Amino acid sequence: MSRPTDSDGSARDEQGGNAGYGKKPFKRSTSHFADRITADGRDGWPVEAGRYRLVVSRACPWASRALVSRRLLGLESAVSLAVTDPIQDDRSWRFTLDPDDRDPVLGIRFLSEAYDAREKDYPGGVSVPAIVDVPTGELVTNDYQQITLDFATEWTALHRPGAPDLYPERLRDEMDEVMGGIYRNVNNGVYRAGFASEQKEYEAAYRDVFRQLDLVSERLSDRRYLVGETITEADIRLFTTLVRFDAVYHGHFKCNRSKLTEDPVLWAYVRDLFQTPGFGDTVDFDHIKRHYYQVHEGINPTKIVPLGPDTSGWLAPHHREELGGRPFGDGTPPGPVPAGEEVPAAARP
Ligand SMILES: N[C@@H](CCC(=O)N[C@@H](CS)C(=O)NCC(=O)O)C(=O)O
Repeated sequence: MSRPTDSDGSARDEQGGNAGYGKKPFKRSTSHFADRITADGRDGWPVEAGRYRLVVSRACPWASRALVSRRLLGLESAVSLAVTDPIQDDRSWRFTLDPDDRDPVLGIRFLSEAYDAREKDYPGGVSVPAIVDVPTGELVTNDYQQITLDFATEWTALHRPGAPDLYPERLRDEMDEVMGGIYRNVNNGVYRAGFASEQKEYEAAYRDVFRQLDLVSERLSDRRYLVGETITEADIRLFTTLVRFDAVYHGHFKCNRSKLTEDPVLWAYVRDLFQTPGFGDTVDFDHIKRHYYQVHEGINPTKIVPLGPDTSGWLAPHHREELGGRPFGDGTPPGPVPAGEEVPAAARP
């Protein structure tokens, strides 16, 4: 069955791709499956090691939040990982990077099969991140806003020793406020600019993006992390947009007032995170560029993928440690990337 990826429904809202750019402004779809995996299992999905599989595209900023938080919290052995091909076809996300084009654990070729196992003939768009129940093959949740918060607060029994508290209770009000502005104007703002179908809509989004980035840059000029003294969920959410900024949002999405590398504060901040174990080791610049430039045909009909930007600067010293702050507080950084999950050298700086 053909999925409504680029031609209609919620996925069109996300992709803009071949949609023909109707006059409706870009609107992000809301998550359809919002069950939660919790310590007490109140939605029927209890936290359990080895039971669930996280399905991501390394191209996707929303899925990348889950990739980073799983690494920082040391949930890799508790929640296994499936990585999709960065290019969807008309059946959406597919497991063509795996032998026989099939996810070796779920035994399926398309993520849509897990959606259909949960709700037969599910008519909506298929999105990542998704968490699938391995024993039944059913999708549990694709609620990208909640997945990482639950990793941080519900999966604590399975966190590694030394895992950071990514959503500390005493900082939640401040974090929610900071993350709200960043979501509206940065995480989603770049999409509003990129998928705008009218000049005015694009210009408003462009202004929102840079107004918020200027505020964030000011905030980060004398503090190492967004909220508190340590890395939190707020940093993860900003990171996943910033790390894509020069590679895809600046050109492809026309957010081109300035590059990230031209803002000394934000460029140093994002390099600091990139060089922190658990962040940069999840990033695949090849998947990112191929996905955006080849899938959104409406924006880039030739599907040519740019060779730049030069990524060698990502590993340059950032000097942010001079601002103080302790990345993991009283905890420790995560260990090495598990075997089989490494990003290929060609896709790294
Ligand atoms: N719109 C998604 C949020 C996550 C998202 O937008 N993921 C994108 C990839 S970055 C996706 O899978 N879009 C559907 C598609 O590409 O077919 C949701 O409602 O949960």
